[in-house]
Amino acid sequence: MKLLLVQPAPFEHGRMGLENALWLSEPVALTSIAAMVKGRHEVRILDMRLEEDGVLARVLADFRPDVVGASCMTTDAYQAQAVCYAAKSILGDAVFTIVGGHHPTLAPEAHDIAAIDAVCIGEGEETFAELCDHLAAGGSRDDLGAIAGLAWRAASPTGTQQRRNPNRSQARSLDTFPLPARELISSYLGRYFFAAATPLASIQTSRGCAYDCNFCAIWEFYERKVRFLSAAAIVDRMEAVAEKFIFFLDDNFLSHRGRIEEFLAELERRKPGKFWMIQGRTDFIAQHPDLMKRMRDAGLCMVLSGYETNDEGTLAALKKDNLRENNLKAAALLRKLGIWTTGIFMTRPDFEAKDFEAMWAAIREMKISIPLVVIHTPLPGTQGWRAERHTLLTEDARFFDLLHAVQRTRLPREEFYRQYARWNQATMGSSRESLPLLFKRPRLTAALLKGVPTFVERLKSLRRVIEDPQSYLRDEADVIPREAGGARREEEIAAA
Ligand code: B12
Repeated sequence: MKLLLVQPAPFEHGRMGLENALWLSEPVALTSIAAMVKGRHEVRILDMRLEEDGVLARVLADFRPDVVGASCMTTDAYQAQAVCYAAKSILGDAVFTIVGGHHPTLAPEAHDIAAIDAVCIGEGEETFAELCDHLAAGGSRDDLGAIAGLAWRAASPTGTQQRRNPNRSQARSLDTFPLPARELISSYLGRYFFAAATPLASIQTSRGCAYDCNFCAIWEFYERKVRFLSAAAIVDRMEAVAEKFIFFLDDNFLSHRGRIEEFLAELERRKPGKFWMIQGRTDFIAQHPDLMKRMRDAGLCMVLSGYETNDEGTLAALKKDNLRENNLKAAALLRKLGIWTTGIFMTRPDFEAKDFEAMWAAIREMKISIPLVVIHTPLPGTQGWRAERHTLLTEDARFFDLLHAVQRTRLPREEFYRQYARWNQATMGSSRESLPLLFKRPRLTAALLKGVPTFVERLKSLRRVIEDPQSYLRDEADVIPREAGGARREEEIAAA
C-alpha cells in the first residue's frame, strides 16, 4: 500500500509561532510511525512547513496514496483536517484518512468530520501499523473495532458516528521501537533549527511526565506513566544522526537522577561529540549542580524550562510543585556553567500593568538568555480546560497558541495586548546579559556562528508582528466578541 504522512504548515505564513522564529523541529511523530511500516508499505513524508503550498495537491495527485495521515497539536488541528479534505477531494473516498497527535488524542470529537476516517488516540506506532496492515490485507473499513487506540467513523442505522475502541496499552518498552525513519525526511534535514543551532536533529528519550501541572496534559496523554529509552539506546541514536546539534524532545529530561547518571556514563565513554539541548525543571537543576556540570562537560548547551512565574502563589495555583527559589538558583547555576537558558513565562488574562512589570523584572533579574512569554491558556485535555472551559471566549483551535488570550482580560483587550507586546523589548536586557556566554565556550560559539545570520533575519521579521499590539487584535477580529473587548459584532455572534 502507499502511505502519505503529512506534517501540516502553520495556517498563516509569517504569523508568530515557535516554528517561524525559534524552533523548527523535525516531525518525529511521523518518522516514528513510518518506521513501523516502511518495510511492508511504500511510505512518503511531507513536511508542509518546508514546502510550497501547492506541493500537497501535486503529491496527492501523482503518488495517489491509499492512506493519508496527518499529525497535529491543537494549533494546527484545522490544517491537519484540511490535509484530509484535500486527500478526499483529489482521491475520493478510496483514500483512507487518519489524524493523530496531541489534539486528536485529547479532543477526538473535534476531528469527527466526514473527511477523517479515523483518529489515532495516544501513541501511534502500533495502532498505525495494525491499521495499515488490516487495510492492506483487504480488511474492511467498517470493521476496525479490533484496533486498540482508534476512534473511527462507523456507519450505523442513525448515520455515521465516531466509535471509540479501547485505549492502546502504553506498556511497550521504548527501546523496542524501531529507529525513526529519518531517511524519509532526508530532503528536509539541515533545515531544522533551534535559535542559531542548526542543523538540528530531534530525539525523544522518554515519554510521559511525573508531574500534574494543571496547564499541561502530558501526564494524562501518557496515562500517568513515564518510560525511558535506555542510556545505550540514546547514545546509539545520537551517533546515528549527522547533525552536530540535538534537541531531546522529552517534556522533562531531568526526571530521574539514576537515569541521568547512566546516560552520562555512556556519553563519557562513547563521546559522540554533539551539542545537545533539553527541557527540564528548575528544581532538579537547582538540586543537582554536580550533574549539571557533568552534563555541560558532555555537551549540554541549552536548557528550556517552564519558569512560569516567580510568584509563589501562582506557582502553587498552577500545581507546578516548584518554588521561586529554585527558579533563581537554576538560572544562576546554568549561567555560571555557560549553559544557555530558555525560559517560558506565563502571563494571565487577569494581569494588570503592575503584573506585567513584575514579570519583566523577574526575567531580567534571572538574566534568562531566551525568554518566551506566553498567555495562560486552558489547553484541551488539561485540568485547566475542565475547570475553565465555560470561561472561554472561543474554542477556535488556532488561538490556543499561547500567544492569544482566549479568556476575558481584566485590562481592556487593546491595553492588555499593548502590555503583552512589550515583552520582547522589556526583556531584551535579559538576553543581552547572556552575550558573555559566547566567550565561555568557544567551541560551542563556533558551531553556532553559522546559524546566526538566518536567526537574526527570522527575529527581525517576527519583531514586526510580536511587538505590534494591533497584530493580536487583527488575528482575533472575527473571533472574540466585541462585548468582551474584541472586534466582533454582536449580530455576527448571534448569526454564528
Ligand atoms: C517539538 C514540539 C513542538 C515543535 C513542532 C512539533 C512538530 N510536530 O514538529 C514546535 C517547536 C514548533 C512546537 C510549537 C508549539 N507547541 Co509543541 N511540542 C513539541 C514537543 C516537545 C515534541 C513533539 C514531538 O515530536 N514528540 C515526539 C512524538 C513521537 O510524539 P507525538 O508527537 O506525541 O507523536 C506520537 C502520537 O501522538 C501519535 N501521532 C502523532 N501524530 C500522528 C499522526 C498519525 C497519522 C498517527 C496515526 C499517529 C500520530 O504517534 C506518535 C508516536 O507515538 C511536544 C511534547 C511531546 N511530548 O510530544 C510539544 C507539544 C506537542 N507542544 C505543545 C504546545 C502547547 C505548543 C505550542 C502551542 C506552544 C508552545 N509555546 O510550545 C506551540 C504551537 C505552535 C506555534 N504556532 O508556535 C503541546 C501540545 C498540546 C496540545 N493540546 O496540542 C505539547 C504536547 C507540549 C506540552 N507539554 O503540552 N512544538
